[in-house]
Amino acid sequence: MESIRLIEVKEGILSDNERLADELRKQLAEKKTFLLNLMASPGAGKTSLILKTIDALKNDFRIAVIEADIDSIVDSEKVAETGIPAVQLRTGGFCHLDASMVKKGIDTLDLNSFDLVFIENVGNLVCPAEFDTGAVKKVMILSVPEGDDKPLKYPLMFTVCDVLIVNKIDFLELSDFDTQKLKERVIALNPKIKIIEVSCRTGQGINIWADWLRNEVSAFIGRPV
Ligand SMILES: Nc1nc2c(ncn2[C@@H]2O[C@H](COP(=O)(O)OP(=O)(O)O)[C@@H](O)[C@H]2O)c(=O)[nH]1
Ligand SMILES: [Mg+2]
Repeated sequence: MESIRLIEVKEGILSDNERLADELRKQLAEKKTFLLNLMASPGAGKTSLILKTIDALKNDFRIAVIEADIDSIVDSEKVAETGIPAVQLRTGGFCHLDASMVKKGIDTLDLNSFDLVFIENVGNLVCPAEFDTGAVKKVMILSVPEGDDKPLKYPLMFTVCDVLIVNKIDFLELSDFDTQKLKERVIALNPKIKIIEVSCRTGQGINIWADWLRNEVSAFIGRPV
């Protein structure tokens, strides 16, 4: 047994990532660029929410989007159609973004020209929760068709996020999704989390989300809007 050495590489990688993430956060704070890490399952509505938010905030802030995908550019094409700069990171199989990958995306942007940068993380409720990307705020989406039991199955994601967007509330009537039960489960994991119910289809609730984000970015960059 003594000839076998067990090395905890995950811990090493994570602590290195945390250092890089802190450096990136500092660089972004100096440039007054607010980085938001948006996480969710595939299909929950990440791209849809980004497009709605661009619509709501494009006159207030200079916005860019960093898109992550295992192997496609479809989301960045949708963002680019709005005239907002989009950077596509191809993770080539990785199920999450870490700080070094985000830095590669950030380094392609002139930070003097942007107030708000979205990261659309890889669609997944597990791995992205473990990696600090250097973002100021972490936001997750859970969509109604995914079910109200997800905090029980993927507790870390709900624990690390500042905001939970419950999307696709236009599906509520067709589903047995229990919003009250969901909120109890989420608050048990993370009493400070802010929960906002929206539909990217009908636009319901988007103004509440956009108001929250406008206040956060405005305070961060020190400019009233
Ligand atoms: N009914 C309904 N469909 C939505 C809503 N938000 C997104 N979708 C649809 O869900 C699908 C996946 O959305 P998308 O934004 O691409 O999800 P992503 O994979 O998380 O980026 C698309 O067909 C969207 O039009 C919503 O609030 N209600
Ligand atoms: Mg997407």
